[in-house]
Amino acid sequence: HAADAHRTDLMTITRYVLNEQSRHPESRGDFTILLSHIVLGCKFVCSAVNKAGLAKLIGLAGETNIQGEEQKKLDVLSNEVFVKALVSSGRTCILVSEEDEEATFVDPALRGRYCVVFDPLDGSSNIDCGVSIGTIFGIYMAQDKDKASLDDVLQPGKNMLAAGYCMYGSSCAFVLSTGNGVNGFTLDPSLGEFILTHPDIKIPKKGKIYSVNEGNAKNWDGPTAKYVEKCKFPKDGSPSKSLRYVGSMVADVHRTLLYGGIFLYPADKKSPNGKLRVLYEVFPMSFLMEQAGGQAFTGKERALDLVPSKIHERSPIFLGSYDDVEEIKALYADEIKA
Ligand code: P6P
Repeated sequence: HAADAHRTDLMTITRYVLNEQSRHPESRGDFTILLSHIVLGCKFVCSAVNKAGLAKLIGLAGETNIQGEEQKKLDVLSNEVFVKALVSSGRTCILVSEEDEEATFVDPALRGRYCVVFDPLDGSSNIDCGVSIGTIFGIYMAQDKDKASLDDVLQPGKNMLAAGYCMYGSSCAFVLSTGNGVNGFTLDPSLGEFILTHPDIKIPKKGKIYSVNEGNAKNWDGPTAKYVEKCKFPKDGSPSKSLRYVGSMVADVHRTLLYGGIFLYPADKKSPNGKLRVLYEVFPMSFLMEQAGGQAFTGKERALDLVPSKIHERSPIFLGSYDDVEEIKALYADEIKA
């Protein structure tokens, strides 16, 4: 009756986190409450994103809607929903959002122990053509919620308690790690619940796919150029890798996590620190990759060891299958020796 059990023994994300919490008897359920508010935000964004196309058709998005209100851009709307959900959870003290120049310090009366760094709608430029986009988040614990300061979020990614993303695509996939492996949940719209569909995700040790914006090739440094050349014209007679690049980080990382391979956003002459943001793109995705048995490298060091000095700092990133990232690390090591 295994199938039956699966059908009737619904492992929702809330139940999963409660099980996890029992591993930390000291936690007073605060993390579960925090996560439930993040999940609420994702359910809202999933619904809004799926309607966005329709809204456009009936002339709502970007113009005044039927109530004559200025329809907000989805990324602005999503940010407001997440900020309000996180503040009202009563479990946060600092919020860093890709949409807000400054960090949000929660009203002392509503403060909790957690700091959340997030990109409410990463890849939002892809909405109008229906390409998958996503929410990315990471969670730190503040030293002292009443004395919360930016130091609590200018921490290396290895200090994160949890990280995850929600991808709004053909289905709504929520991928989460609380430091004990990676689990994937799929939204069942009829229940309005995220159900465990990908337990204990492990990334293949080596992949057949590389994922990079080849349009930046003229600006790449030596090791990146050499690595991509190797993917296309392998010297050892192995088959070439396939190129898959969506241009939406959550979609490219989700595919890499499930199928294996390597995702690269290197530094280049135009942007010496690459394009992706450390706190709410590089760290959460690197955290997940390591928890799934892969790795993440900045071109200089293990991504999760990086100590950011600004909340919107950028970093180059190479992440994915363990063996694939090893290869690019060797090429950067050779460059240092040369
Ligand atoms: P490019 C989307 O704008 C984003 O921030 C990530 O989601 C994505 O990986 C990257 O930028 C794409 O950048 O320069 O290749 O268009």
